[in-house]
Amino acid sequence: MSKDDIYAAPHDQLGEFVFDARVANVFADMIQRSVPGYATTISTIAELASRYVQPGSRVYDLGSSLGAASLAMRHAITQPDVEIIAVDNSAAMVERCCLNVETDTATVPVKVVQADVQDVDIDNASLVVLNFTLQFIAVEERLALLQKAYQGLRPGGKLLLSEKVVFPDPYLDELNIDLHHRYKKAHGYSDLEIAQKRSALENKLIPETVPEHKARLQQAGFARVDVWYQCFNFMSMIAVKAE
Ligand code: GEK
Repeated sequence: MSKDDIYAAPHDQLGEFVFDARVANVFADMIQRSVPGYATTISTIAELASRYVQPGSRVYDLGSSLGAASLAMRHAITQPDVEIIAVDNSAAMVERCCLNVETDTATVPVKVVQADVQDVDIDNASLVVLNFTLQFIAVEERLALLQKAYQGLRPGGKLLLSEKVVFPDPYLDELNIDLHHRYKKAHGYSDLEIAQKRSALENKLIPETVPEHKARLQQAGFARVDVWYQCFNFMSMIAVKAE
């Protein structure tokens, strides 16, 4: 796995963060050292897929990056006639995701699509995964995407939403940001790397509060919504469409 040192040296001009070849090359290392609980979200996505994916249905991995969630689900699904659709709009991510799917040994079909998640049709789905992707969609467009996912899910279908979040209480917000920075330092990032990455993501990754995410999922139609995991300012929710 290539080590993420993209922000190790001082950058004169910090452009906005982009999912280009440089990021795709170090992404596996970057996300594990930056997102507390990432490995737990991936193993839980596999568990959900093994328990709840319906025979003859589709599973959508929206913002699939290198395909970590798709591959974990692929190994977990034993239900017949299931197809996984992995969608990402970064050419560099899609190229590496295709390689990862080709060299993987599991047999559940995975279709890798280079597209904006806002443009893909969602149909006959029993599980939709948004593992740290909604945060990159413009806030005013998030409801439409969740409504599309809801419409495309079968009755009883599940949606998993993982996000970086902010806290309504500014004191607790600062405290959790600090704990997250300490997590990154403990995983080998310097103060400079943490500060430069933070400013590159500033207008690109827009976090919201847990109550805002919950309310939007309910507004989209989901009957049951709650957090199943949280560590500092990273959380994951499950939303269930009524039977
Ligand atoms: C994982 N889920 O490893 N359309 C399609 N893809 C998009 C869009 C969009 N509008 N916006 C961003 N992306 C993965 C991790 S990473 C999370 C997801 C992170 C893609 C973007 O190219 C990137 O690959 C992914 O969403 C977000 O479980 O980097 O924090």
